[in-house]
Amino acid sequence: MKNNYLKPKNLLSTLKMAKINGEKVFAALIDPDKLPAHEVHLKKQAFASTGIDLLLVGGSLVNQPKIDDLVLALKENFEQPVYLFPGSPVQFCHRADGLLFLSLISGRNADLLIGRHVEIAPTLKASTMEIVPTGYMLVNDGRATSASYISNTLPIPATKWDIALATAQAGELLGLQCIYMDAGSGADEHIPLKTIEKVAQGIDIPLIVGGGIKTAAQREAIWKAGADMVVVGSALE
Ligand code: 1GP
Repeated sequence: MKNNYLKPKNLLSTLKMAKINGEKVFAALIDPDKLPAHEVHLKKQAFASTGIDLLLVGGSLVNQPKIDDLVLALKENFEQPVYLFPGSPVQFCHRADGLLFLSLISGRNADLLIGRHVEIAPTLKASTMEIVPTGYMLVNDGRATSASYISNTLPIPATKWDIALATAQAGELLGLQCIYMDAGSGADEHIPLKTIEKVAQGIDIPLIVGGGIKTAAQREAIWKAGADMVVVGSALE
């Protein structure tokens, strides 16, 4: 990002400004199963050279004590805001700056559209962290990822940009504040650029893209296709 104005608790306004100004945001996804809290300090130098604006924490199978320890270690070692990207309500931690409140709109699993949200809503209402209502879409026609298996949903086929676009538009019209299109962590291929372009052009809310992004050139191409924020996990590990 050109201007480092991403401060704790203003991710959504930063993304909206980035979309208006054509600026780009870069987030690193940290999975506590892959980077334990006691190894976080070892990543300081490596992460410093990558221009990370935001740290996301989460994973499909992670339990709460690991999240707590990791968030604490990240806040001690890095100045970037730490946001939760939870696979389930147990992945909540008061120490985080915010949370992507994900509704899995690409699937038809009622628990992940609204059910688990009901369980955690009173806790979130009592918290001071930023809650970012996010339409989460799995888009992938390769091999199953942890996200598609654990969520028990079918991803949108990667080249069916018209379905991806209609789904994102439905999310926007329902009041969700951003769309996160994810090929799934460790996906063989990132989401096709045409699908990203079509979705970015057809919605007025910020677009986050992640999953299977392995090189800086791919990240650039995805930004150019219209993503406002790119998320990389596996390649940074
Ligand atoms: C997964 O978008 C993230 O939810 C990151 O994926 O681990 O493939 O970079 P990768």
